[in-house]
Amino acid sequence: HHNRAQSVAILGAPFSKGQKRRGVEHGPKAIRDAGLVERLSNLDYPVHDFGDLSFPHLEKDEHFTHVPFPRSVGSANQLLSTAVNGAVRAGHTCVMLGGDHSLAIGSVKGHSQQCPDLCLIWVDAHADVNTPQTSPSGNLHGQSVAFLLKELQDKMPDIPGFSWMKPCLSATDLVYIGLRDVDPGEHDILKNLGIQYFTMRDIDRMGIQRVMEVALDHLLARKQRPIHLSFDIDAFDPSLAPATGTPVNGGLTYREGIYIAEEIHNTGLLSVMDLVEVNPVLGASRKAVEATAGLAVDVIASSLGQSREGANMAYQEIPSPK
Ligand code: EXY
Ligand code: MN
Ligand code: MN
Ligand code: MN
Repeated sequence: HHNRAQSVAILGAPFSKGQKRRGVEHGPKAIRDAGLVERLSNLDYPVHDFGDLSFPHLEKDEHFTHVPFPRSVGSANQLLSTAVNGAVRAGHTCVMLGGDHSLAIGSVKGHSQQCPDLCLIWVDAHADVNTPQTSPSGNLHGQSVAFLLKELQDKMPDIPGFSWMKPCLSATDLVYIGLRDVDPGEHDILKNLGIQYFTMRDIDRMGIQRVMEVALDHLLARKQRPIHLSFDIDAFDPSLAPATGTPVNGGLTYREGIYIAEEIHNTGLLSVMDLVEVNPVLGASRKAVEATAGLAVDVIASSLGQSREGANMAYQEIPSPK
């Protein structure tokens, strides 16, 4: 069996200022309430829930051009990067619960400080690779990847709150899965930088099995290296994950999403994962919120080795009747 005898660290990041809607800061609580820790304790490693980070409230945080809350997003991510760095240094596989997807800036950055050769799998309806100038909304949760890529360094202005942040990834270290809402400037960036991406149309054409084979081969064929999985719950179809801020029709099925997670687990290389954009305030009902948060728990558990085949716990011997 392939579970590493490693511990899991859970870090809650109740933060929402990478976008303008309220509620996504309650994502960590919703995911815990859906039974995360109990589900992970059914797998065969120790789970340490480090609770929620507390992010300082900044009184004055003026827009930078049309980008809202730049200093709040910058300082929250600086704090998160330190926490993820520490959890990885301590030997944990780290699970970061968002919060909005701007948090991937700090999560990937902190991870890269321990694992400079990491690769990034971004599962999302969106590419989140706008620069402030290509961004239609200004929202920083749609710009996370632009902060991370070395190739975009000279396209990024000096945004207040981000002087600590230096890009740590190359375009070849990244693969997208699930795209179906990409802005014109983002499409240009994907093409110009030659980034490997699989849209929902690619999944329709190739099937999820082949998509994962090509994606993992692209990242790992030359050498085995730590994986950062950044999973935006809006990658799923809105019928499965309604409680999220930017739903887009035509998303992943339940089985496609779980298959992605299982294949990543089976590499044995998952080092940090983000589960972001669960917004319990946007669910139309309690049931809708519980379905979305339960799906988040399923993705996390599958990424950490929960298997549809069974055999999640060691079973010593078939009992004989006395
Ligand atoms: N591309 C749009 C923008 O930049 O505003 C929408 C981004 C949504 C981001 C969500 C978290 O993935
Ligand atoms: Mn996203
Ligand atoms: Mn998204
Ligand atoms: Mn396993």
